Amino acid sequence: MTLDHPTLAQLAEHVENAELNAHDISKITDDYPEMDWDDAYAIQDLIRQRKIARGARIVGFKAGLTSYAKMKQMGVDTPVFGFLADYFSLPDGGEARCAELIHPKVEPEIAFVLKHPLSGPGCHIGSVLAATDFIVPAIEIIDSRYRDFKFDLTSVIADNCSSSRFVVGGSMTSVAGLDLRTLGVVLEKNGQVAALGAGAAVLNHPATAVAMLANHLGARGESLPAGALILSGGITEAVAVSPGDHVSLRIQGLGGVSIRFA
Ligand code: OOG
Ligand code: MG
Repeated sequence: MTLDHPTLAQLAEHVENAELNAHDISKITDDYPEMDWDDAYAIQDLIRQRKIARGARIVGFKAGLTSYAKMKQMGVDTPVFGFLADYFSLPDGGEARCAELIHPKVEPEIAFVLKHPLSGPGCHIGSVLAATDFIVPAIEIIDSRYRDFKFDLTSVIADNCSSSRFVVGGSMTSVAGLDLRTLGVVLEKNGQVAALGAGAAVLNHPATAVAMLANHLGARGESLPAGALILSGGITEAVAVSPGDHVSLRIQGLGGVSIRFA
């Protein structure tokens, strides 16, 4: 930790305002090159508290940069974690308004819904599968607040890992008897295949990302509550979208989900 509380609070307000007003900012490590991941997660926590104070509910959490495709695309090398607020959620088949966003991209993900709480340390694939109620296909809409979507890990953590919107499909699938690693993933934009993948792209098994998230929260004295929705991370590179685009995702055995951009 290198920054004092007033600086952390001022940076939280600065980054959150960029999200709320849909304008880009330069990455905060340009002005605070000495800041570390503890500072960055402290800023993210302050943004979460600002939203809760305004009446938002936290409905889940996410892991990001959990696939090599994503790490390579963004030039970074380790997973990061963020939270999901109620207003990030959009209905399947509904509309995302580009006017509320800066430069949105979409990612195909497997979302977990928990029936039991999960607390680290010591969570592993087995604990995650045992605590999972069901999984659903999800399109995450990420929208870095940083200019040209360019950042380092410290800046992106402070920006709640580019979290912006998400859409989940409506059919619940049990993980029992399912090999999540071999599930095929097809992301289409305007009726054309835009990205292809399989579950194993995420850390060889998407439940590993959820275990890492629970262990990360455990180290900070927090846990994943029952009922939480967890995005396990983009399986392919993220795909840029513009007004008029229609995006749909199909995951083998899990059904589909879609969103339009207005
Ligand atoms: C960071 C968020 C990455 C994922 O699923 O990998 C993410 C970013 O690329 O802007 O959500
Ligand atoms: Mg994501």
